[in-house]
Amino acid sequence: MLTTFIHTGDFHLGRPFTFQQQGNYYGKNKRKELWKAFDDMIAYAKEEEVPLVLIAGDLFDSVNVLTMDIKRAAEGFASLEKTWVVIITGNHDYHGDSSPYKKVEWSSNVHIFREDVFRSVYIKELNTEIYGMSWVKNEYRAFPERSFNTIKLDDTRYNILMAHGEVTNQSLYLPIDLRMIEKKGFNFIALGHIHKPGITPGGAAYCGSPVPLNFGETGERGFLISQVESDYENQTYITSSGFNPIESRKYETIEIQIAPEDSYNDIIEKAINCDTESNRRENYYRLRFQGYINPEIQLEWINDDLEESFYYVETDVSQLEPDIDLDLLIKENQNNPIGQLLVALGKIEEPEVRKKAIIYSIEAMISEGVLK
Ligand SMILES: [Mn+2]
Repeated sequence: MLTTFIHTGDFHLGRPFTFQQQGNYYGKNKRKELWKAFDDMIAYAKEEEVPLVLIAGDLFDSVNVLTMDIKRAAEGFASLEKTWVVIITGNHDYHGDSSPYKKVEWSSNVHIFREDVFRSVYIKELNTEIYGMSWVKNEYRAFPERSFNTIKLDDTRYNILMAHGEVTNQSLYLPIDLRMIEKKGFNFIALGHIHKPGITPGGAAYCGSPVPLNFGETGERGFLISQVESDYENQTYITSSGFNPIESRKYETIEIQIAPEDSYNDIIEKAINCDTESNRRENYYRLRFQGYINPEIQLEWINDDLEESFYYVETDVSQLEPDIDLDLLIKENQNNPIGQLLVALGKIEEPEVRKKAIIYSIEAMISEGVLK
């Protein structure tokens, strides 16, 4: 006898995405991608007849998501005729007065934990008892230890724990002492909240966000598929977890080194060479220019010039320095108004403003022929 289950969560369904580059187009595509990942997970559960799906919080992005989105998720779960779905809520979709979970009917195969103390649900045909705690407000500075300590596991059953929080000492987002909860002897600890998937040898896991949600979320994404098995010989249980990737557009932050001798065309070429064409047509790119740039070159319009070569691109020039020896320029011009102007500009406190002011002034002086 064994129990197999999908562990997922942190879908953030209904999130309104914003992108620096033009309009609503990217947000719309991102929204579709999120729903596709949800539908893929449902389809996988159906095809493989996975008997149990655990949703470890933040299924929805907020308590204000559209009712149609909540219904859409509920319909997905209702279509799983051979699967139990067990849900806890997280900091984003907490079960308070305006809880999304109160707004629609959920099918009888769905169990939602609705309290912020530990409760359990026993699924007899799977011989599996699932313990879970939901968020009913948007901040927890402490783990509900007292409630946790009252848990008494029945070791003739498979026992699974669900929680949404951070494995750390101090947090506003439910600090979790992993060593303390591991001692209890659960066969699996299904965590949510941290968007990077990760599995510990002790059978505790963060499922991660099935689709990356921003430039901070890199690496492979998907859901976990886990098993708990009886080891009759040693009278114990064996837990194993695997990762089922979901295809989605990746977020790539790429650093591009600029040298003073690079022309504008050289810079465009360096940017385009950052990745293969097929990747550029697929993923989201943030290009971070670094190094020293000829002060004659302005990158104000570089995004427009790169747009055609990428599905999505944004550029960050804040780490780029103009190739100017300011001290030398001041020295060379110490007896004229140019030198006095440069000294004054050099005293501007805000570094970004100082940099821009110096570049623009020098550029103007060069084009007027005042400075060579
Ligand atoms: Mn969360």
